Amino acid sequence: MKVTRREVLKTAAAASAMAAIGTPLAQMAHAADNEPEKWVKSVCRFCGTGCGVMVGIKGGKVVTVKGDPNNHNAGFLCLKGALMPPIVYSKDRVTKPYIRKNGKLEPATWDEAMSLVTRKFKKSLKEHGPTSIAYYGSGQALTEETYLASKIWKAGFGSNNVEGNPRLCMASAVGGYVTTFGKDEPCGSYDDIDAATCFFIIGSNMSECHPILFKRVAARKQADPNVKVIVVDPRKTNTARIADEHVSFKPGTDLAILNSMAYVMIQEELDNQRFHNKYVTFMTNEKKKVDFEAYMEFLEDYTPEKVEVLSGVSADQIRRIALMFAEASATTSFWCMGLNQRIRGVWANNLVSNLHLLTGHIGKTGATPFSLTGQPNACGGVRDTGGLCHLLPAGRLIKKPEHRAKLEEQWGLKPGTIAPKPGLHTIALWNAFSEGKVKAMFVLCTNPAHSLPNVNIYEEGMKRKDNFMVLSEPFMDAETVKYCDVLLPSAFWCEKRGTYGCSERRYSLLMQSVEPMGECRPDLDILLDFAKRMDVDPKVIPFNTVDDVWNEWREVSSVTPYNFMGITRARMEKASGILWPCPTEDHPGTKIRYVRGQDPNIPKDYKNKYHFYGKKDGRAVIWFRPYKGAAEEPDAEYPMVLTTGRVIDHWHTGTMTMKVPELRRSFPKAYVEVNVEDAKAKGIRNGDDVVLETRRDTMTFQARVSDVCRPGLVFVPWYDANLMINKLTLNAFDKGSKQPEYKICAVRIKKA
Ligand SMILES: Nc1nc2c(c(=O)[nH]1)N[C@H]1C(S)=C(S)[C@@H](COP(=O)(O)OP(=O)(O)OC[C@H]3O[C@@H](n4cnc5c(=O)[nH]c(N)nc54)[C@H](O)[C@@H]3O)O[C@H]1N2
Ligand SMILES: Nc1nc2c(c(=O)[nH]1)N[C@H]1C(S)=C(S)[C@@H](COP(=O)(O)OP(=O)(O)OC[C@H]3O[C@@H](n4cnc5c(=O)[nH]c(N)nc54)[C@H](O)[C@@H]3O)O[C@H]1N2
Ligand code: SF4
Ligand SMILES: [Mo]
Repeated sequence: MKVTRREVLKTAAAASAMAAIGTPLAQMAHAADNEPEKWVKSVCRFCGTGCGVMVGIKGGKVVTVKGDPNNHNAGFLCLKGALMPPIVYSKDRVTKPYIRKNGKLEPATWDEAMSLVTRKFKKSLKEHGPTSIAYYGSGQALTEETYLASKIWKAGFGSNNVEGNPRLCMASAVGGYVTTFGKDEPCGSYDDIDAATCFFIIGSNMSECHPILFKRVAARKQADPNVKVIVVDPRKTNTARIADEHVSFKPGTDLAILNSMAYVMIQEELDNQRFHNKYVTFMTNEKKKVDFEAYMEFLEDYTPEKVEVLSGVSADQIRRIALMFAEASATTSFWCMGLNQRIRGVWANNLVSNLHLLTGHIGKTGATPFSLTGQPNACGGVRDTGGLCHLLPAGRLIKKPEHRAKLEEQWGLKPGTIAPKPGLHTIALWNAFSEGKVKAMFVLCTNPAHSLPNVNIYEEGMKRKDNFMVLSEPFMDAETVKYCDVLLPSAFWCEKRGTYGCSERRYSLLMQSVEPMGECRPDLDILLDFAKRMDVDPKVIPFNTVDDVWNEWREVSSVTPYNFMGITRARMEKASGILWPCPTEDHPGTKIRYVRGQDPNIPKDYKNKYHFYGKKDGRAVIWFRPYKGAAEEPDAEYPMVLTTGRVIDHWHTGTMTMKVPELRRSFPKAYVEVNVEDAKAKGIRNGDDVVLETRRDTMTFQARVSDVCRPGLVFVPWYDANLMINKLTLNAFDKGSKQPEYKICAVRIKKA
């Protein structure tokens, strides 16, 4: 089939739009005027859906991409995924190292740059010890990169200051899964979508943030009109437009709504007694084991009538959605940042899982509590291989002596090498950098000067003269470049090899398609060079290639329920992704966890069908999590709520998607979404400038007046580097997960 670039873009644009309204779309084609010489198997650079792509190469350059028909996305891509090639060849690529001199970044050689980095880190280590240095990484780095960085720090330097943007993203999901099931990560797979008869989507705008998954949900609903969709979101998002029930509520009160649903389910005898008698522990917030009657008592505070007053959702609607969820033959829940980015993020995660455990909607195809991952490798690289300050690879914890000891044995380290105290979590880390307690920071594959909440205060730290920050970054116009002392040119996406693990525990290999530009190097090579220059024992870092790192990770995981042993490189080169656990080379991968016959961690002759082996007694937990409000509730001074989030065509801080003309044109500039009623009351018309003021800062945005936000709520997308809403957001965080509450703060607005 011959198609022009314009036609491709037309298909892609239609695809993007249709994904949002749920019409089946045609498979992406590639442009015939750039007919590739070969196709290389890879994964999309963007969201946690993790679509497989085929990269089209001609004359050593990437000319196009198309969806991988053999991966879960069955050949489909959204617009962002389809338009990646121009990003690779952007004029803003950093192609050589730079050192800041007299406030200006000056070109340098690799040796000069790396020598300076090494000197600074060695000095800090020597004078202030291992807690004075830190690695700040990313759920967009390759698995091997994160595993390596974490090992360099934890095993090589005795420093647990290993953090990254997943703290801003998935930490509450980790906390939720671990407290409920004893192990992190979803128990189902994307196949559940094709069998579910009810979708409970809460705090997720799937149609814009996981478009190809949403397309699958919409296709399911279209194929069977009996399939129900419930969307719980204070905004009437694109996702909500296919909902049978859109539940709009006062932001933050969804904890009460979830408890109220449980109340109704029990009242209506829709709980699955056989299941929860055998497989569930009821546990109070104070970690006391109690019985089902105590749970019923706890729920008395959440009758639909009481929750109606609190949340603004009618008691009738709460009853309707509780019945819809419980009575369906198979309910799948999806959630994302609307729940995670909250000071009660872990609790909110627990409360969704509660509903599944109460009704037994779990461990059957189509029935599962499924947390959507944001970044392409937040599950894979960071959660699985332990790239956070409290984690070790394969779900082990730093605070547990037996976990450290086992890993030290596997890594061949002297006992006691891994420091027993967790490092600083993201907000604490950047505060410590601002206070001069952390002296040297290695930032890789993330743009904290734009993405941290209440960012003004961290900027101060980044500017400190006695601090040192090295940044590995492919694009000159990323905000953090303004502050780094050394800038390293990193190879980008298709210029390197390694793995991404997406939302459904599927690991896919990104094969290198082209040579890195200019002097760019893959982050893995940069980290290996750094370890060597820092004199880390070569027995600790015995790697030459990215595949060496992968093979060590397989070994390390193999004695744990994560088990990647069967996911060999040879296999990955052929397959389009494999779901862990996968203990042997002939194991097909695991679609359903915690079920005998499905999950290889459960012996075939195990007495019961389910086994939540993450918990000592094999039972998952229904937690009593009370409703608690947001960190900063609206008041007389700041009477409205500000929430922030995403749009379909941009990725985060815009360093990549702003380089694609088609994407930039669709969303050139941040704006504020205002409800029609609020606009009327304040004399604001569509397109007017509106001043937003919080206790942190003040900024002006153009108004988009619509019915998307509920009255009293405004929304600003955070992609625009020229209008950084994070100057206004709040850095309060969840006590358990340490994830910040980007989704709620108090604001006042007026017409400019
Ligand atoms: N196009 C695009 N896709 C992306 C990304 C991107 O930058 N662009 N980023 C990826 C990443 S890293 C992530 S983490 C995901 C994020 O994916 P999502 O979480 O789906 O996206 P957000 O827009 O951050 O927030 C989702 C919704 O939370 C709602 N919300 C606000 N307050 C509350 C509340 O109190 N309760 C509930 N229930 N909901 C609330 C908002 O109205 C919003 O619609 O997207 C991934 N996919
Ligand atoms: N207001 C508000 N703020 C938020 C959120 C929100 O909902 N609201 N969401 C939070 C969430 S969920 C997340 S995940 C974070 C994300 O925040 P960030 O990670 O800071 O945002 P990105 O734009 O994804 O930054 C990735 C950076 O890595 C660069 N890069 C791309 N490829 C490579 C590579 O191969 N190597 C290297 N070294 N660099 C590369 C990109 O150019 C970019 O500068 O933001 C958080 N911030
Ligand atoms: S849905 Fe996500 S992974 Fe798939 S093409 Fe779009 S951005 Fe890429
Ligand atoms: Mo994220």
